[in-house]
Amino acid sequence: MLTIFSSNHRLHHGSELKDGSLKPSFENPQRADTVLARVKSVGLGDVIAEQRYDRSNYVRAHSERYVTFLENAWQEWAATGKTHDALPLVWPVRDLAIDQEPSFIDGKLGFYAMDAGSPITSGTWEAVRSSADVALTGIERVIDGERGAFALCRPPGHHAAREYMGGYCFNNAAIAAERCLSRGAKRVAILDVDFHHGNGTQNIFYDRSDVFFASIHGDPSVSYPYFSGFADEKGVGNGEGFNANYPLPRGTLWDTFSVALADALKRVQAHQPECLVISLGVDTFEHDPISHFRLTSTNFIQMGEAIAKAGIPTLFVMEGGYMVDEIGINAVNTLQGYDSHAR
Ligand code: 7XA
Ligand code: ZN
Repeated sequence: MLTIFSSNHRLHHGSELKDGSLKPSFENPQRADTVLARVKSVGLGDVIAEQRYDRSNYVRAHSERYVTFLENAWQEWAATGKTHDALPLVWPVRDLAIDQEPSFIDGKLGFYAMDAGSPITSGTWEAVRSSADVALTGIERVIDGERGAFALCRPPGHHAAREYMGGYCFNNAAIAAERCLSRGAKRVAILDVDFHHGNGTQNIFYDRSDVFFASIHGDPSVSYPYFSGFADEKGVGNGEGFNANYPLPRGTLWDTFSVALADALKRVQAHQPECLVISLGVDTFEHDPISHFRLTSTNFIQMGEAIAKAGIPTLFVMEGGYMVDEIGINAVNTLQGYDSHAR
């Protein structure tokens, strides 16, 4: 399988507010480098660099003003004399002015964020746009006939909504799906197998019938992102019936996960998409430091096989999975499982 990778991901390495204090982000550069090392050591296939795409590709999934904010956030923050990572500290919840963009950077950070887990640093914009370009390069190859491709995106993206970041900044999977549609596809599906609900992807496509979205994840009553991912969220308006959530309890093993996966894939097939985008988080692994499922490395091979059996040209987009040695093994196991069954 072809892998697309950008070394620009290393430009983004920040801190997050976690457990009441500022800590180096779990989402760090070692993650992508570890996965890339595994891709190479098993000889998964060619590794190519991303192509450069223009801004019009980002504003299909995100709003104009959000993209403008991301482009300028670091400069605006640095202009106030601050040198540490930019993080929000105040949010427009419930009855506050939720749709009025502040003009000062401290306010903008809260306006465009759902949490304090998305640090903006001097290199963030370049890393984020390169990560989106990795996904765009991958979907182009799939549209042009590749059976499967792996967009080794970092920073990841499935918490980023149309107009806010959360955990991350750009929704690479959504940007790829939009590119697929703009290249002529009528229907696309996105299946999110990360431990955390893909709230950003759901937000972007919630009122649309051209993109079917399914997510299998930790029950949001006890897991991030807490406010999205419940089973009764099925889409609205034209999108009603085109969103499916499978919240599962802490401690979930493959026997339960695989039942949800089979059902989600059945619904993906029923949508008859020209392309499938997999939000591939491997933080469902039993030893992941921040998540609570118990999949084994072998289960990731089974996951790839199950996805391949759906018979749809597929782009895998890297999402979560944290610093355990197995992050590379588990991501690549999924891709090898897919390759072994893709026809
Ligand atoms: O898929 N998402 C993740 O793996 C990250 C979830 C936690 C985001 C940071 C919250 N402080
Ligand atoms: Zn995750």
